[in-house]
Amino acid sequence: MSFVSEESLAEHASRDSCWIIVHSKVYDVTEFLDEHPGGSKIILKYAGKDATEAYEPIHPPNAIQDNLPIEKHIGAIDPNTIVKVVKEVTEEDKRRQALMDARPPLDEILNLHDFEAVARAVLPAKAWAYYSSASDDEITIRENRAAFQRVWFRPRILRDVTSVDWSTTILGCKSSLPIYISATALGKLGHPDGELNLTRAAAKHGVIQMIPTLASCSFDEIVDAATPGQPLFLQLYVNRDREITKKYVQHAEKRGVKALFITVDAPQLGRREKDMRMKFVDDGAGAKVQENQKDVKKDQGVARAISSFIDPSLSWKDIPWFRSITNMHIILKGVATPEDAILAYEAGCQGIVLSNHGGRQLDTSRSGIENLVDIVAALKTRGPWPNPNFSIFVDGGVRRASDVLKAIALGASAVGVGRGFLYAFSSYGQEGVERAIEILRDEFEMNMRLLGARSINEIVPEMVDASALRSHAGLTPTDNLYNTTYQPLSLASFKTK
Ligand code: PPY
Repeated sequence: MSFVSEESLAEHASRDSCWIIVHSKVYDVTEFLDEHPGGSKIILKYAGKDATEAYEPIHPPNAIQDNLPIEKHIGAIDPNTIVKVVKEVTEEDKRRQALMDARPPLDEILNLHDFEAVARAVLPAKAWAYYSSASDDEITIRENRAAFQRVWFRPRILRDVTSVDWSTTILGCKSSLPIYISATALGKLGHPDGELNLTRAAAKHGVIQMIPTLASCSFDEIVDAATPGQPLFLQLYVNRDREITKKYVQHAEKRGVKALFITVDAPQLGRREKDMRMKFVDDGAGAKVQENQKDVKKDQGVARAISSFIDPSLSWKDIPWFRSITNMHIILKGVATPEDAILAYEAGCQGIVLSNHGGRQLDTSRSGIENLVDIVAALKTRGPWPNPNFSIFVDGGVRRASDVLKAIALGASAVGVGRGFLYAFSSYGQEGVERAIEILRDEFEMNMRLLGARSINEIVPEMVDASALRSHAGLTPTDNLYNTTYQPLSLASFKTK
């Protein structure tokens, strides 16, 4: 690869010929400008300049390298000569920085909702919109919380609970909590260290992290940041090009990843209106969209902009292929019915995640905790239960150890927490994640004592009353903390002059 001079870059700094620098390499993106899902305007801002800072949080690390034809790879640049785009500090940036400086001290953060409230205040609007958004009317994201409140405890007494132990084993890996860190994409939108905040905190506290396919940090960066032997899982979006997926999966296995969580609830990405609306407001692409209404790509928000590689043709027929390319445990993430749970079991998977993707996919789908009851009942008809070779996980709306205990009582092996940890590092970095883990630990200790369970094995179905779970019309007490942090959807706004 040849070196590119600053002069050549200056000559290719317009719509007619647009070169940009990403990770010290120069790319000709002229023909890609109108294809860019995020609109051409944002790229043109970096014409002839270093776009790495803007590129990094939004794109999978090798997206440009892998997707732009090789003849558009112009050359390398001496990092010292790069013309950085001077980032303009806006009034909004200043306002957010002031809030960042005035954050509550970490020891005053008492629960996972607190992190959410701080993240909402300090995150750039686009990041908050992407992370917090859910699909359509956002019914399911709220139901995920509400459903836990329809399960009531039946505590046992006088059991000598001097010592209680909430550690467990998840897919053969030791975990200090019956919780794993679920995959959430684009961590650098929230914090410059992105997913590494999770990796480091997980190492320190014996928690398992699920690496997202669409992490901001590269897969290898994350694995390199882990301590030797630190258990890691991998969340997989299956690429239309199965060779890419095969390479990725086999590389993960070689690097010691223990389990593969294949996302099965996102053949197309849900419409997340908070995220989509942000696109209109923020970088001026709104005007373009209105000029060219047919070009749907341009109004799709952060998530849809980068989702086109996901293969909607993925089917049950692919499961044997996955089995043939890896010895990792195979878990299907996004199962919602007993019918599919049984199919997963019969297909030889090692488990399922009862998930609705944090309410971001099919709106008004039921919560994982509600589905758990039917799915456990169905699996019991197929053999002895619990089955050491088939695990059920639940995610969605988990904010308290009590939520986790309810899921375990109803048959889950462990529970995934995504946004809870995402908001923790978005607001306080690695320390935030550590604090979140400590809070949960504290909650486990108290709740297990009060429930009369000294170990995870002692958390049994009789400890919960789930009879109201199916009733979607029943009265649920108001969840004030959640309601305060929950941001209502907004309607289309009129143009202001
Ligand atoms: C999500 O946003 O829900 C994801 O699962 C991650 C993602 C991000 C961007 C494109 C596709 C999926």
